[in-house]
Amino acid sequence: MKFAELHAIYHQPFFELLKQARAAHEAHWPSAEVQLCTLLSIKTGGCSEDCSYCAQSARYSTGVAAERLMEKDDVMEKARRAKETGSTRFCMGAAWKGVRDGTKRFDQVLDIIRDVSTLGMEVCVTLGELGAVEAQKLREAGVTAYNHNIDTSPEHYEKIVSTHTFQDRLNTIRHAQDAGMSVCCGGILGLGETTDDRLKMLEVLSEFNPQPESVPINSLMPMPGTPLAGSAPVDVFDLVRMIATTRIAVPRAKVRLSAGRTHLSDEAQTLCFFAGANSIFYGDKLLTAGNPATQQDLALMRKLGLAPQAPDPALMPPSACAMRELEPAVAG
Ligand code: SAM
Ligand code: DTB
Ligand code: SF4
Repeated sequence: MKFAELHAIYHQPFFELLKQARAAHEAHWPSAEVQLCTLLSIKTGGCSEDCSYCAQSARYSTGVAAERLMEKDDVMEKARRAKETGSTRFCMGAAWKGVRDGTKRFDQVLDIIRDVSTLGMEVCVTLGELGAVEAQKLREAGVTAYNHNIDTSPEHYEKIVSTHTFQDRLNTIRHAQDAGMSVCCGGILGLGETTDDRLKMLEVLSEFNPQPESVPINSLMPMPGTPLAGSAPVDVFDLVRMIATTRIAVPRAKVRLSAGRTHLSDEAQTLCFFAGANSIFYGDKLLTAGNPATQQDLALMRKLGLAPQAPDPALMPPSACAMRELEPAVAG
């Protein structure tokens, strides 16, 4: 969808926008389901990149220590726990510029993915830059979705990151799609961008072919020590407008209400769900930052009559299909 159309949609009166978004949501999704995804940072901190929002960049003194890649047994324990608490998607993140075929650490990651993909959850990874070969190997190991955000507009990107380009991000997304992986791609609100920047980001996302399978909408969590530590909070109505416009522009995608939920009231989150958000990160930690407690999320879902979404069979790795349980572990 082109910028001019997105602009017109976004700037409608609030209730008109919500009505249009709700119609798009109901046309493509069960109206009372939310996908629960658990995040795990399998390699934290010490990253070579200078993304100015990120606590894991080695360039800033953020108090996040550089750690080694987690052992497979420890990852498996966390993944089993995520499944027990009701998550249907397990997302593993690594603070790397990227991964390269033939390295020990890439082999270790492939080994971890192979085992996690037997558990019956959708498997998502976010490991930075990929080439065609790496993408193919990740796909074969059982990755169902690759997360790589474009984060903001092409114009604003270079004000936020200098160690790689917007085009580098697009190249990785192309490699993931060419290898047959679904792409999870979204951005962050609150990086000093304008509303037009947000809509230009959405123009790029919605013009992907195929469109992303999921779109995380993060609100900046200002991390102490980063250049963006003092940023102003994102206005809730702007967040809801952005979610609604995303739902309309990318109707088949899961729209994930991502980082920043700790700063949102139950009422604000409810508006986000009404506007088309149908996925959250579930569990009290994101990568390094906090997230609402699981009991708090379950209580809100119960109040709203929302049930956890079952994993999408089309996204399940072949190794897991045979043993997949049809019912998610948590009842609403
Ligand atoms: N290194 C990989 C990369 O850059 O793609 C994967 C990890 S990176 C932490 C994944 C995403 O987390 C970023 O693209 C960004 O959208 C989000 N993120 C990181 N720090 C954040 C923050 N402080 N607030 C909100 N979102 C953040
Ligand atoms: C995404 O879009 N948001 C997640 C996930 N993809 C990897 C990460 C949010 C990170 C929030 C800051 C932190 O925990 O350090
Ligand atoms: Fe590194 Fe990713 Fe953080 Fe950028 S966002 S500093 S690439 S971990």
